[in-house]
Amino acid sequence: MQIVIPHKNVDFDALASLCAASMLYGEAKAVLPTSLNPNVRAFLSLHKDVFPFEALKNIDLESVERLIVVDANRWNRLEAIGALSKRTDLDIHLWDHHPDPADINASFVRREPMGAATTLLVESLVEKRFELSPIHATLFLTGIYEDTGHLTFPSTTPRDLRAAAALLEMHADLKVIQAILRPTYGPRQKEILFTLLAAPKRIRFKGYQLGMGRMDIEGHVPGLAEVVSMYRHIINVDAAFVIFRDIKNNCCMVIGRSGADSLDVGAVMRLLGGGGHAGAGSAMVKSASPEGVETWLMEAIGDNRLLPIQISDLMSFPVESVPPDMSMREVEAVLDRLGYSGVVVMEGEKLVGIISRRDLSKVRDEGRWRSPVKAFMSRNVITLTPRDSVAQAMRTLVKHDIGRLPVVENGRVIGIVSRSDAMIYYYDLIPE
Ligand SMILES: [Mn+2]
Repeated sequence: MQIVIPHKNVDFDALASLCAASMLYGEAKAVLPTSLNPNVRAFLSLHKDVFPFEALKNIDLESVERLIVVDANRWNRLEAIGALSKRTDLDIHLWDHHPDPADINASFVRREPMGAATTLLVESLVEKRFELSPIHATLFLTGIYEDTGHLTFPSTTPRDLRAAAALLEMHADLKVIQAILRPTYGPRQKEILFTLLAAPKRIRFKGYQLGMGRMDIEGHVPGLAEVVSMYRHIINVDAAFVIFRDIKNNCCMVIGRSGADSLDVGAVMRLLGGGGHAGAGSAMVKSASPEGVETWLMEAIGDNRLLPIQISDLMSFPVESVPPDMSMREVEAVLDRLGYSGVVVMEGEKLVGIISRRDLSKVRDEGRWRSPVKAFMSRNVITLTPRDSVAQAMRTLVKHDIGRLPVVENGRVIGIVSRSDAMIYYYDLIPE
């Protein structure tokens, strides 16, 4: 017998992968774990008859000859089939997209960093010219959309979009997908969100704005990830982490959400024994106090291995400057020569102002062109330190609508970050 199995706490990528693999392998039985995400459970209660899934308890594990694992690569992510991990005669096939180190040894491996595991399987189905019903196409596209945040997470690849396009051509229903993926947000979730918002904890740490939260819950509450995501958006921080202490099960569930260009939440959660992607992750910590978990979490966030690119990596230097007595005419010539849109004004080693092309446009008559730059420069110079994060620099540029930020250390200007430096970082361009 052949069986396909996805990770437990089945999400739509896992469910779609399970279904796609059972089509691809023909003979294989699709084994549905008992722990399902709430939206998957709701979907299945409507579509029970369409998908012939088997429960693990109806499978005779002894007679399994081939195990096909989808959307997972570690034994502890699978439901209660530990016995199979000890078999040496078992043929294992693995289809996965997670970056975590694997501990399942398979004879056939299709493991690629992809937005969704479903993409890998859909590619195979398309290649083998399978005809998909609109219901199947809809489920598969739901899987891809959920794991890629509707094709917006940084983990999304061109291949995810190609697979999505193929599924849309096979009449996947976007209206149905929207309804399926609508987050679980009811009175209970609202109460949790409002409790968190009543005392939002914002901290500055390693150049990040972090939102932290702690709360007690009783037993499993669905939709917490969505609540944390809303919390992050509302209090407007780079990343938000909430520790939910489950009093009933004596454990802490840590859920993190981060803006795409800042902290890698998945990497932080892996240090806590959990996992996830750059923008979203979680970890379950058993029998620990929320205080202890928070300390551990801060250590993980502060882990030097996770340090993102800093201002000192991004800034330009040496910094060109003009003296305060230079005439506006000469300043214009300097800007033309350098091809800059602004330059700092220094008196010796001291930063006294900043002048931009925008200020030049205010100069009307010839007399004023002969005036010194100090009459026109802005004296209120907003600066960065080399240890600031790029996210912070971006925020400052946008907030003050300015083109450049000098980087100051011990009173000396050691570099400058311009809007174009920030754009280079934002779009992952290679600086020349
Ligand atoms: Mn997945």
